[in-house]
Amino acid sequence: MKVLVLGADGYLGWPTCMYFSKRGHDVVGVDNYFRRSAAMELDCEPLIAVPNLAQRAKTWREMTDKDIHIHIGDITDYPFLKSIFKDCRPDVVIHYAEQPSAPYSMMDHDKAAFTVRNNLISTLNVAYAVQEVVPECHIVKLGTMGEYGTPEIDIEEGFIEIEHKGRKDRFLFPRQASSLYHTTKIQDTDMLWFYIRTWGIRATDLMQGPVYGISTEGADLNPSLMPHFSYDEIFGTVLNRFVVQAIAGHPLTIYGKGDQIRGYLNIKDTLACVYLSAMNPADPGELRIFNQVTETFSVNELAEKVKRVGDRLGYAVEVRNYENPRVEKEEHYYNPTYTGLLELGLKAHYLTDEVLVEMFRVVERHKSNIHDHKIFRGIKWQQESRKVQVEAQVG
Ligand code: USQ
Repeated sequence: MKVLVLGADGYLGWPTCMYFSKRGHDVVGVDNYFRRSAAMELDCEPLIAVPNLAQRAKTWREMTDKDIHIHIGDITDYPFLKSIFKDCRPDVVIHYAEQPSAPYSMMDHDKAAFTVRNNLISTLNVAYAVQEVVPECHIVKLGTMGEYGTPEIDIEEGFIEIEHKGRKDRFLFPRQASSLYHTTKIQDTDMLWFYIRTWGIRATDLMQGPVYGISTEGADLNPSLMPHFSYDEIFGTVLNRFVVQAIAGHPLTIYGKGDQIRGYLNIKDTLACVYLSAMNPADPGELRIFNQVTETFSVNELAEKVKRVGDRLGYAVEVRNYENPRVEKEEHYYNPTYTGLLELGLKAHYLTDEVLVEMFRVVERHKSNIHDHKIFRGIKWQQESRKVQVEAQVG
């Protein structure tokens, strides 16, 4: 297959390029280095400084004799994206090229506007490029479980049948996000669904939970092929952060009561899920949605696991409840369905102590790169006075 990976420099993008390339597919990667420039601007570089995409593609070639073709540019620039589509004529486009951080989207007006512009225009451009250049191309887009929020009812995989006043219809499952970033993901799902109904193009939308892990296929060949692993408050996901915090001797930063439950998955499973989706495409005119998680945990459960493993490895891990900088429910019902990808053949890597030990061992090797001041800065969703009012309203 010809595979176009948009957002090829990110935590998931580069490992995805290697995963498809290793299996004999022809891979083209595109990125505008947003993550690198944001990390410099906000002083939150990832744990391991990885070389740029051209250099990583060169190393990959030396290690495997396989090519990954790189283009640097911004896919919100439609002529640029369309020229890539014309040149590559992909069978599948994997769209990761979104601003992925909830805290970033809540920092100020400029970052909120950037998130809206980037995430919506990039998705619009992907839909247009597919329709105008390769209408058969399968779009695999990364959605997020955060689109559904934390409703009082079971979460279905994307759609729900509703009976109302004696009549029935099938709708996108109700969504209510708890950050502007997550809200843009709702909006881009809606946009894609509109174009699928209107143009008959096809897509798989993967509603992914927070990802953890640092070891991926390919990265074992050479340290410069490691993923962009973030541990800071803006771009780091919670479990990756906790492992780094344990090693740095920083208290684990549980936000609020810590009973927030989410669906999690190992980065190795992200790659397998995207691959399975690409190999088993949606039908023309279909929006297929999978909930891409393998197990659910509360933040407290993650902290207990990291403390248990960290203590065993000789770190005296401290756990602390911080005032929650976010506006989110801290105690709630959570029961998502996630069977679709298992039915497609996913063999999940669950969060065992061995998996955590492996993460500790890799992060330990880069311990000297951990900077304490990047770990917690308390980016707030809401000004203090307003937060009290909102809490009273949402309960
Ligand atoms: N949390 C803590 N302490 C921390 C960091 C986070 O208690 O130091 C809590 C958060 O309050 C939240 C949960 O852990 O309740 C998950 O937070 P996160 O930062 O790991 O994940 P989130 O902001 O939701 O976003 C991440 C990715 C995003 C993806 C999303 C999937 O950055 O791109 O879409 O996970 S989901 O959460 O299912 O929407």
